Amino acid sequence: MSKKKLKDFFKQSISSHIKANSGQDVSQATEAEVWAALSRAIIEHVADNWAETKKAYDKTRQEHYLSAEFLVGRSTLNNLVNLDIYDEAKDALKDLGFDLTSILEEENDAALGNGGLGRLAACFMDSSATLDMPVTGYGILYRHGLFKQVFDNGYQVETPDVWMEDDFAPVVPHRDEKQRIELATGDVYAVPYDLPITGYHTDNVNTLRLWKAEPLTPFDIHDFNAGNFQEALEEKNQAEDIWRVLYPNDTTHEGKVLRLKQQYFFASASVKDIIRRHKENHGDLRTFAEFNSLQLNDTHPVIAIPELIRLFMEEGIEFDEASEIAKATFAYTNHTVLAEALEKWDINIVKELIPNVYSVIEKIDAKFRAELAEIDAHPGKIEYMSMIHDGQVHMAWLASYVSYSINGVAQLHTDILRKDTLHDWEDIYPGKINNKTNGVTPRRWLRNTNPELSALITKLLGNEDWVKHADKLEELLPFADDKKVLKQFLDVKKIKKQQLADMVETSLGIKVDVDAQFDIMIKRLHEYKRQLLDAFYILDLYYRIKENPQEDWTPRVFFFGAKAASGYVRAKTIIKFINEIAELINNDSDVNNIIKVVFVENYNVSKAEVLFPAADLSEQISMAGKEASGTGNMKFMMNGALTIGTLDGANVEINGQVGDENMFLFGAKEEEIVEILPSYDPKVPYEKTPGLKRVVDTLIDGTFSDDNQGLFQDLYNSLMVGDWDQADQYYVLGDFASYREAKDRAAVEFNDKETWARKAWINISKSGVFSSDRTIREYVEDIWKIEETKI
Ligand code: TH1
Repeated sequence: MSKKKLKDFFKQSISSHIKANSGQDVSQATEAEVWAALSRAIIEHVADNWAETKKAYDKTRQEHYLSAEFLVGRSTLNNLVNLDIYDEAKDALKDLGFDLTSILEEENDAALGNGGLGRLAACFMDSSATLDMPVTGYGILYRHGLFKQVFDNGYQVETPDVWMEDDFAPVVPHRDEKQRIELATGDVYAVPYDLPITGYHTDNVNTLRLWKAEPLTPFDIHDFNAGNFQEALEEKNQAEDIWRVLYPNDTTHEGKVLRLKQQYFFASASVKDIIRRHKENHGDLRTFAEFNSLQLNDTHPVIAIPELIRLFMEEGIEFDEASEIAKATFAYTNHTVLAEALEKWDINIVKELIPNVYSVIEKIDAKFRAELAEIDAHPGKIEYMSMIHDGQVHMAWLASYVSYSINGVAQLHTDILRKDTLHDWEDIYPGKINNKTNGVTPRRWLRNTNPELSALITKLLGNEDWVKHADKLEELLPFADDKKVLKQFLDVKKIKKQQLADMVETSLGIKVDVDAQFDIMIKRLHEYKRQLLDAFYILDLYYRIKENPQEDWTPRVFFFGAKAASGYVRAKTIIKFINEIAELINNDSDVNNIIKVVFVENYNVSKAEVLFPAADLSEQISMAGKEASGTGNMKFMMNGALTIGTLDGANVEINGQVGDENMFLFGAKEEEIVEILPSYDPKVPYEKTPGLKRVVDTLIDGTFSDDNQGLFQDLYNSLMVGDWDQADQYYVLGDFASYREAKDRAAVEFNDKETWARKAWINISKSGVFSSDRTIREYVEDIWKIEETKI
C-alpha cells in the first residue's frame, strides 16, 4: 500500500471505529477513545496476515509457549514500528486533530506478570514473530494485573490495577473456540482472547492467546426469581475469581487453592486447544509430538503434563504410550534456584480440586519409581526424586521427568542446576539439562524506548538492519575512539536523562540535576537482590559528605524502582527504609545539591522504558549464585550504562563481553560464597568495616521511624541475629566494603566524561548477544526444532 493510501486507511478506519463504538464523530472523541480506535485500526490492518499466519503454522511443527505471566506493557507503539506504519498513523491522527505521542500515553500497561519471568515471555513473543517462527503464547487474561503501588508515608500500599475495566481494545475474543474445564468445585468455560503479536518488518503476525473464565450459565434464574440474588450469582463469582488477579496471595489455604485453579485452568484450556488444532490439521493423535512442542515457563504450567496424558487416555491411548508422547512433547525452563520458589502442592489440595489429574500424577510417580528401581537407584534417592513424596506434589520434579529438555536461563545458573538443584537428574539423564541465556528484544528496549540513540546507531551503520540483527551492533566498536561520536552519545544520554528528570519532577515533585551521575536500581524488591546494600552505601555516603563537605564529591542521583510482594513484610520494610533515607537526604541542604534519592512509585514497564535509557550506572548487585539471570542488566547495557555488579547470573556473560575494565565488579563469587557462609559471622564486617556499624545501627537507634511497628528491628535482626544460615544470609555486610570501593571508583571515573562515554559505547557495541532473537534461535535449534515459516 502506498503511504498516501495507508494514511487514508487509518483516517477512515479510526473514524469509523469511533463512530461504531460511541455513535459520535471523531471530533467529539476523547484521547482514550482515539487510542482504542487506533488499536482496532491496527487489528483491521493486520487481520488478513494474521489469519494467513495461523493457517501456515497449522501445516507445520509448532511451538506453544505456556506461561502464567506475559508482562507485555503497552503494544501500540511497538506495533506501529514493527509494521512500519508509524508515520502514516501519525499523519492520519494529525489530520483528525490529534497528536500520536499523547494518544499513545492513553494506553494502560498490560501488567500480566511480576517481573523478569513475565517480561522474558513477552520479549520471546516479539522475537518469535520477528523471526517468522511458528510460536504461540498461552496464558491468562488477568482482569487485574500486578497491583499498583502507592506510597503512604513511605510505606508501600497496594491497589488493584484496573487496566481493562473500560474494555481492552487490542484483544479479540474467539468465543467459538471456548473450552470446558473440569473442576471439582464446578466446571467453567475458558474463552480465548487473542492479542496479535507483530514482528519487526515482517508480514507474519503471531498470537498470544489469553484465557478468560466464564460460568456455564450466567446466573441461576430460579434462585434469582426466588429473591436469592447472592446464591444466583455464586457460580459466576466462582468463575470470575479464576481470572480476577495475577498471583493471588497464597499464604492462606484458599489462596493456594485459587492459584492451583488458575494454573490448571489455563494449562487445561491450552492443552485442549492444542489437541483440537492437531486433530483438525493432522488427524492422528499419535503424531502429536511430531507436530507439537510445549515449553513450560517455570513450574506454573507444569500441571499441563498430567492433563495432556489424561486427555490422551480419554481418547483411548494407554497410559504408557500417552506418557511417552508427553515426554517427547514437553520442555521445561527453570528460572530460579531459590528453594521457596520451587513449587510444591499439598496432595490434598490437588486431590480435592482435580482428582482425575491427581490419579494420573500417581501413575507417573509409580512409573518413575519403577524406572529408577530398574537402574538400581538408592531407595532414598528414589524417594527424594519422586514427584509425590512428603505429602506433596513436586512440580519441578514432575517437569524434570516428563520432558525432553530442561534449561536454565544463564550459564552460571545452568551450572548450578547441574551441580546442585538438579544434580540427580543430571546423573540419570546426562545432556538433558541445557543452557539458554536470556535476552531482551532490541525493538522495545532500544529502538522504541531510545529513538535518539537508535538514530545515531542507524546513521553510523548506514541502515536499520541492526534492529533485526543485533550482532551488527558490534560494528559500532571502532567508534569507541571517535571523539565526535562519543560527544553525540553524551548528548543523547543527556536528552534521556532530561526526560527522566521531567517525569520525576512531574510525578514526585523532586528536581534532579541531569549532569549528576544517574545510578539506577530497578527490579523486584527481594532480599537476595540486595537493595539494602545500595541503601547502606547511600546512607554511609551521606554521613561521609556531612563530615567532609568540601571534598570533591561527584554529584549523583540514586534511583530505585521496586514492588514488594504484598505478603513479604521484610521487603516492604526495605522500601520504607529507603524512603526514610530519601526524606533525610533530599531535605538536608548540606547534601542535597550533591546527592538525591528518588524512589519511583509504581515501577512498571512504561516507567522502565524511561528509566533504562537514562542510566549511567546499572545496579546488578545480587548475592552471587542467587539471581538466575537478570534481564534488566541487558537493557541497561544496550542503552549505554556501565554495570556495577557481582559475578551472578548473566552479569558473568556481560563481563565476558566487555571485560573487567568496562564494568565495576565487586563482591564474593559464587564458589567463594559457598565456602564463606558456613562459618560467616556478620558481626565481623559490622565491627571492622569503617562506617558500617553506623548505618546498620540506624535501624535501631531512632534515626528513622517505622511508627513503632518493630519493622526496622526485625530487619536489623535479620542481619545480625542467629546462626550462619539465618544472620545476613545474603551477605550484605560481608560484601559492603567491596561494594563501597567499586561504587566510589565509579563515581570518580564518571568525572572523566570521555573515558566514561568510551566504556558505555563498548557496552552498547557488545550488547548484541543479549538480543532475545539470539535466545529464540537457540531454543529453535536445540529444543523446539521448528522452522522459519514466512507467509
Ligand atoms: C526470574 C529470575 O529471578 C531472574 O533472575 C530471571 O532473569 C527471570 O526470571 C527470567 O528468567 C524469576 N521470576 C520468577 C517469578 C515467579 C517464580 C519464580 C521466578 S524466577 C513467580
